[in-house]
Amino acid sequence: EQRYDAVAAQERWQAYWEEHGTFVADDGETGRERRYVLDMFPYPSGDLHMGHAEAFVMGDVVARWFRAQGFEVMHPIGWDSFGLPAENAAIQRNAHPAEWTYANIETQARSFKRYGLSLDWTRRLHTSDPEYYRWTQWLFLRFRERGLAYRKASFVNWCPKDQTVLANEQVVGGLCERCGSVVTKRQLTQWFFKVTEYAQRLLDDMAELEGGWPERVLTMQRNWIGRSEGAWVDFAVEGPDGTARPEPMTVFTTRPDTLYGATFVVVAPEAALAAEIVTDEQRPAFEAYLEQTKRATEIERQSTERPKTGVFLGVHAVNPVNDERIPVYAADYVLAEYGTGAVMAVPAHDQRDLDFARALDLPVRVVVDTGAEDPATSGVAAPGNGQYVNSGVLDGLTDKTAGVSAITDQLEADGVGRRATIFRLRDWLLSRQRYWGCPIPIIHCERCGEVPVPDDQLPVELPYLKGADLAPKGTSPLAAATEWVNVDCPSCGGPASRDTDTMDTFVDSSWYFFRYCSPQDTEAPFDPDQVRAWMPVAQYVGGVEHAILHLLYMRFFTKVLFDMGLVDFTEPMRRLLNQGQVINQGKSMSKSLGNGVDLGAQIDEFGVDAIRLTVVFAGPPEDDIDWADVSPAGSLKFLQRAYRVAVEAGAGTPVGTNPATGDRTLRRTVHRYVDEIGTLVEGQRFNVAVARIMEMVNATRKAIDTGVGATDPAVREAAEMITVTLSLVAPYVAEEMWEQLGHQPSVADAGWPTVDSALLVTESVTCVLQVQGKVRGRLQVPPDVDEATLRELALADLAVVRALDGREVRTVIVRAPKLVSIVPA
Ligand code: ANZ
Ligand code: ZN
Repeated sequence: EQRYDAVAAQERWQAYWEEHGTFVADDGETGRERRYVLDMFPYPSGDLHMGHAEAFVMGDVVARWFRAQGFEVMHPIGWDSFGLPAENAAIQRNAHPAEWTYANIETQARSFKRYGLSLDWTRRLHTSDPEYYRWTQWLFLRFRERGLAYRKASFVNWCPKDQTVLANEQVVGGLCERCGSVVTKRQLTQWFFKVTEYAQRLLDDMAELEGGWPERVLTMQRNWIGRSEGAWVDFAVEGPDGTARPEPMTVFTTRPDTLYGATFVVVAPEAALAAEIVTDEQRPAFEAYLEQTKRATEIERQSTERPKTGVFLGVHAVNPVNDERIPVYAADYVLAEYGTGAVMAVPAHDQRDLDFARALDLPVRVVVDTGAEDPATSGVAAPGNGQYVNSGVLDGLTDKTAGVSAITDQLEADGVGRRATIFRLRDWLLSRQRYWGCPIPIIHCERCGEVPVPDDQLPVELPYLKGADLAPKGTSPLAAATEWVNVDCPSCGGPASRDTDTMDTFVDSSWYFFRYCSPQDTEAPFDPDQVRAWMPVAQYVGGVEHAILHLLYMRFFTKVLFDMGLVDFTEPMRRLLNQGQVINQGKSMSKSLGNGVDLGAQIDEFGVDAIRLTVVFAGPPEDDIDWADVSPAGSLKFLQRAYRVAVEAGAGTPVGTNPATGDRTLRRTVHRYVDEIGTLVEGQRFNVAVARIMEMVNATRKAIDTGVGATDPAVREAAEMITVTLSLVAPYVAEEMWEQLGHQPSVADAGWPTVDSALLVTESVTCVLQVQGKVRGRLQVPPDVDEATLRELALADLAVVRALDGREVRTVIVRAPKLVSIVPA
């Protein structure tokens, strides 16, 4: 009995594909329509793991499917190779981050090749290569020219012991993730991208993504952008002696209709306004409170669980609709960076304001009668609709929308307020005080200020630093490379210094998909003609953990490039698939739980095809796979079964045998499955498609073993269909099967089987019913109806029942599907 040898097949076909450029995308005029399939490129941390195995096989099924459909497919690969882990590893080993990075890339590349992915290796890129980051810098400069990259002072998380800036993820419960020190805030001047300028377009263009992107990703992006409609309202500020500050303070509110219920005003402690308006008498208390605030995270500050705290600033605000003087507080539940950093507090109708009012014993005034219990006693604010009371022009109205509109009209007429739409989205802080990233191509000159590095001097390459040089010292490690830092100003020739920050790696990954279209381009980041030919990406695949940052930033980049006239679309990814995770025994794999599953070991044991098949067959691609519930051994067994069918069919008939004369029942079965598999793959129901391939193998096996035989032309046809459909998931065994069937390689070039629509219609044949030798009736039955069913049908037939006229039946002769002959007693 012949078995397929997984290891031998893997080595053989991997070499074949590479040698023949089977998966190299042709960007010339092929006459074929193009499809671009993209997996989120990997970060080079160690070897591939089960998560990669799942993500990349899904993309590969789609790429192979498009290819079989006759499209010219581009399915590229590269590495997101800048980043902190490389730097930390370099510090630990006293090495250069590039050593760790490129060694890991080689390991991963070998594993990707072994994993049988239909990747185009000629387009490979690494974001840490100067040939790549030259263009990241070039794009940065173009963004800056458009006013979309700018510097401003901003607060960052700061670890006083490690003397370093921490990303939000590195702050755990207010403490430094590494040393446990209390993290504070520090002000640094840093680079930002003006994403906020694109907030509305980022929202509007989501209409194009409906249906193509998972709904939950769209929802997360919508919430992240966080559009709010409301009004600015101006309050005059009065000191203790009644003198008014020349400038009013402005608050943002979504409920200007509750203005008559405002009983105090709250300012964020670190908003510039707070320090400006606080009286001398209150300043010490305020400053102590400010220090305390800097230690809380934004999440803590917005938590509704947390007891409310704050300090009186010694001044009063004057409500513009009724001239009421209300006290002004600083409290950390108000954020400095949203709206104006100041709110009018309406405790009766806003829960956070109510909690604060109750904590500090401030008045609660109901101005919308919602029928709810008095918030002052219940402790529950009443945000709903109701009858306005004590509210001037609003009295008598009952609808929120009407109320908001009426009061805003009045505020606008009186010049003390305006309609406003604001966004929660913040500008993108892209500066990192780190070494292993893309240098910011700016030179600071005392005389000229910020001077961009001229395009013809790009890339600004990283100076060579390693080991302890990279350890955090409170500034970017690049600052220590004085020879690199100190340069002549490109503008005036005077002494100047390079910017020592590097870019957030999300900048690198915001445009890599354009680069794949012309990866060796030395004239531009990408060739607009190639981008027009390949993009938008037909299918993007990657984890849902990127639902916000990466997937929002790359949309932002694309819109800017559109505005620059470099691309002619505004949404780069037509379809998005978020694959699930691979877990084990119901839990995420982790070292501490000891439930890790090693991809390499699984492949060694069962072979690549069996692992790929197991992953795809486990469930819908977006669901998690519990490795404890799947059977790679079962997958391997199935592949052997499929392989034997191909071997027998190949021995039974020669290539090119006309299937028309083959067994019709088998033909009808497999044509129906192939047709369905196409629809299933289109609909990303890959696991069900695999189930259908399995049914095809079963039906063909049965046909060979029970009468039809391996020499029937239908068996060859079925085996060929099995091979091509299986090649999407299990490419190595499929190549072997294709060869066993007598074909020239590669099955990747075989095209999709043509489904004969005539075989899809359900046919019927006429069955004659005889009683005592006389024709008494006729039945329409399927041609493959079995004897028992036909017998039942005949005996239940009305004409037969009448002809029997109550007599017992002695014999029933069934000749399926044409004749049933009944003999009464
Ligand atoms: C008065 C009011 C009365 C409010 C009421 C709400 C309900 P969204 O929908 O998220 O945009 N707010 C404004 N700026 C703030 C800041 N910097 N930090 C914390 N809270 C702030 O929320 C808008 C509402 O959040 C605003 O409307 C304001 O409170 C508060 F019955 O104004 B509201
Ligand atoms: Zn200068």
